[in-house]
Amino acid sequence: MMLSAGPELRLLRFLFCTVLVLLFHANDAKKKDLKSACSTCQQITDNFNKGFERTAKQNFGGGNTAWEERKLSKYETSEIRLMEILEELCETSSFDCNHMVEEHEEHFETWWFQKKTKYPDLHKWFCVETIKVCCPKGTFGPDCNACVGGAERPCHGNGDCDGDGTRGGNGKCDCNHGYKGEFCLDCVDGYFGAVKNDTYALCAECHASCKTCSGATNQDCDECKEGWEEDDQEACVDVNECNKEPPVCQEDQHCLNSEGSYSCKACDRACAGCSGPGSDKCQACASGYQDVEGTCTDTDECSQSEPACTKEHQECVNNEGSYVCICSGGYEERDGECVQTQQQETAEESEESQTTSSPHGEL
Ligand SMILES: [Ca+2]
Ligand SMILES: [Ca+2]
Repeated sequence: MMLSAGPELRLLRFLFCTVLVLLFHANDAKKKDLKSACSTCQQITDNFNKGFERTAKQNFGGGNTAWEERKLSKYETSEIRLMEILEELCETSSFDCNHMVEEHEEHFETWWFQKKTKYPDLHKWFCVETIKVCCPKGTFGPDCNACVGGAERPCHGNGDCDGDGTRGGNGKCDCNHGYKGEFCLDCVDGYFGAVKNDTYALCAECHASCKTCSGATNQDCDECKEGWEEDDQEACVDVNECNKEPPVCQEDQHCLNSEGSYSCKACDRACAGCSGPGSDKCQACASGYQDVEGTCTDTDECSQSEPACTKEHQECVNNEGSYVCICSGGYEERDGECVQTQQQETAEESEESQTTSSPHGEL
């Protein structure tokens, strides 16, 4: 019997494992869904309240006949009004919302006709107490336990309680910026406790110069931040990195000090080393430049007594920081020499060569 059941047994075992895995995943997903189920429910009850307001001034529709007037008071509590509100609870595309409304439609009817007066807060009655997807504010999890720091002021007002107001989460605190610790009563580095007792803490930012501090000024630092140093009065002041030896910047840069830092900027191209921006702050002039009344200025190599371009039929063209030697009009470069442009070319070719050899072709 057992042997013949081999394949079926294997199949059964496989199915069993599959179901286990699926259950495990489903359980995991369910935990995450607990928060979103509450927010879906919250959205539904918010929309219910909006619908309630929207329909407040309506009646059964049609003209204002005496009959309608008599019925007006009944519309307020009518099934028609409830249906009109329920229709608008969810976006058509929101599966979770529509599913929740359909699943619990009878609860809305119960509340509308029987509980509304006694339990006017629909969210509390529906989401928290009836379908149990939410918890009262300041509580979390399946049993709506108090958040860390208490339900009154979760995380002592300095953070968010995980799962607050839902059936999910773990009730732990995600502290606001500046706060740390399980209860969000401690200050992170760079902040100090301006006010602190067992249930209340106010952390304020330290002065920009402090790594840690006990007060707001640069004299209250426990430790200076990088880029700052203690002066004679034990206050943290900016380090002027630009006065340091050896220099913090490279030779072709100048240094710019700033509060808590510094930067290195490239020298002007006319400079070989500089003390600031511009060609008048050079320590020496770069090659191709000369000092003219304290400013490094381009040397016009072409107008010097020694000719810069020495080959035959060459002319000199000055440019910023240098110069070039080019062949004069009617000449072209061949193997480093300027040779006469050949005249035996056809009309088209010579036209071409004229356009390519410009601008000095016109000289
Ligand atoms: Ca500095
Ligand atoms: Ca030049």
